[in-house]
Amino acid sequence: MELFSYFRSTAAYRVRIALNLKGLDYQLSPVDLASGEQRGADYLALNPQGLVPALRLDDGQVISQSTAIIEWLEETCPSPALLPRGSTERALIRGWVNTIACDIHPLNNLRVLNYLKNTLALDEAAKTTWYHHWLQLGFEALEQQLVATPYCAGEQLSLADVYLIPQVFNARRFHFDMTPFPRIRAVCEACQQLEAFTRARPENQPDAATPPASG
Ligand SMILES: N[C@@H](CCC(=O)N[C@@H](CS)C(=O)NCC(=O)O)C(=O)O
Repeated sequence: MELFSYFRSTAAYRVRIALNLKGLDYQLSPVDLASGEQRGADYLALNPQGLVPALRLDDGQVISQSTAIIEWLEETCPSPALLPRGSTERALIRGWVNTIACDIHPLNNLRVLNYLKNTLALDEAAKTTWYHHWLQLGFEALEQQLVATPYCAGEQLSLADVYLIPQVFNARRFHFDMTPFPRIRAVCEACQQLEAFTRARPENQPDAATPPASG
């Protein structure tokens, strides 16, 4: 398998964690978002949406969208399970996942921030206020919902942890104050003890030396 990734991409970071937790080997192919490689013809031929991540399977098929990739991993490599057995428990975790994947992350994507800056002429401070606003709303809700003993859903790691840790990384990068979120911080500390999470960290990626871009 080949993962098209960018070291600071929150969505690619999720997939790296999931691949590591499942113990799967993959080749990592960096796509340089800072220089716009995601909009080049070669990458658009793989993923017409021009976003990372994308996962090229051994048979050549390419899956786009981190949630589609992670669900595919969960279905094809069910152990260790990242969702519990019960339908209600699964739905609770998917709800937390969607808070991050649907209601926080899309609003801080590079192309969205670039639109705010280049088309709507917002300055850096206004852009940061925008991002912090959506983070605040999402994290406030999660802080009330997460079990955090020690992981999002309790003792068993789940997809919620896979999605939360990259979003917190990104929040900290944009100087968002995490002090009011002790449960979220506790989950992060617990996950960072695990090799699957540390190996997936942005600074541990081969493309970590390239100039920064958001994501
Ligand atoms: N919903 C998509 C979001 C993917 C996405 O937004 N990727 C960002 C990096 S985190 C990206 O490739 N941005 C490039 C751009 O905005 O030009 C997913 O979960 O895979």
